[in-house]
Amino acid sequence: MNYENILTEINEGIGTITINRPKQLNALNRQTIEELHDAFDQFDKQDTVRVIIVTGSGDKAFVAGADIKEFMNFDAEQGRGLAREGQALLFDFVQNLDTPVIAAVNGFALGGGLELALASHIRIASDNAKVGLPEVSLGVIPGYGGTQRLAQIIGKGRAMEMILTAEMKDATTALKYGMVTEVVPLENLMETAVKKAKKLMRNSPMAQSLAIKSVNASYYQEGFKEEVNLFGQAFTTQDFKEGTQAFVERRKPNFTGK
Ligand code: CO8
Repeated sequence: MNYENILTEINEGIGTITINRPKQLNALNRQTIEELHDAFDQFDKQDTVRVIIVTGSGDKAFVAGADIKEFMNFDAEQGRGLAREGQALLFDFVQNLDTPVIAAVNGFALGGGLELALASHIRIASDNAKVGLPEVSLGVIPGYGGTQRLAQIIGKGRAMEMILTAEMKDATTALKYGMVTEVVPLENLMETAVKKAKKLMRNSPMAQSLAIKSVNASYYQEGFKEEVNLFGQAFTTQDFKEGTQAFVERRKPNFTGK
């Protein structure tokens, strides 16, 4: 597969995937999700790749979310389809890979961007990182596993507060919440991720893949399916139309609750 929206490289056993749509702050459109699926799949199948690092291009964003402009005119069935397909191709797929995945979060990780980081096995952030699930400010809910994985990782109370306020948290707060395990200056982010990858490479890849499966075993829940249903339901509402329209018109939304 030829990639238009991502860059890949393999160096000393580390496969790096860089999401490369800097003008759109690396927002995940359908094509980018398909390319990411292919790249993760190819790396996972190669014995020479022992660890995968995923990051965003530029110094502003890891990923600023799913591509709002792509789904704003979807109906409920299309919304559900997009969420279901995206979860299968990317978010569940990454979570269940045999090869450990490190997310190097280099700026905004919002919506689908934070969800990609949450699906990764290890998260490291730069000090300028801003994380959040802003979907309710658009009249929709997280649809790529965020309502499930955020609560699993930082606990229900903090997850509920983040999701309902739609607020971004800075890197220090993300560290305090246990959402990331390390925060470093932006210029040291990739070298820190590589160092971590090299540490992982000292251990048995077979045992690591079993450990990933075992840790994940507690977290398969009906909640993921319910998220897809409720995500689709939001697409039938006036608030969703208003929220996404307000985003592209760069104004505050006027929600009516309908
Ligand atoms: N989708 C599409 N385009 C985007 C997105 C996005 N998520 N984020 C930024 N962009 C675009 C902007 O429209 C802008 O494009 P243009 O120059 O053509 O107008 C360009 O990127 C640069 O962005 P800004 O000018 O807004 O940059 P600022 O520095 O002013 O602001 C922010 C940065 C705060 C990150 C701001 O861009 C922002 O709020 N972005 C949206 C964040 C967001 O709401 N993300 C969540 C999206 S919803 C989601 O992820 C749902 C997940 C589940 C989906 C399941 C199936 C679809």
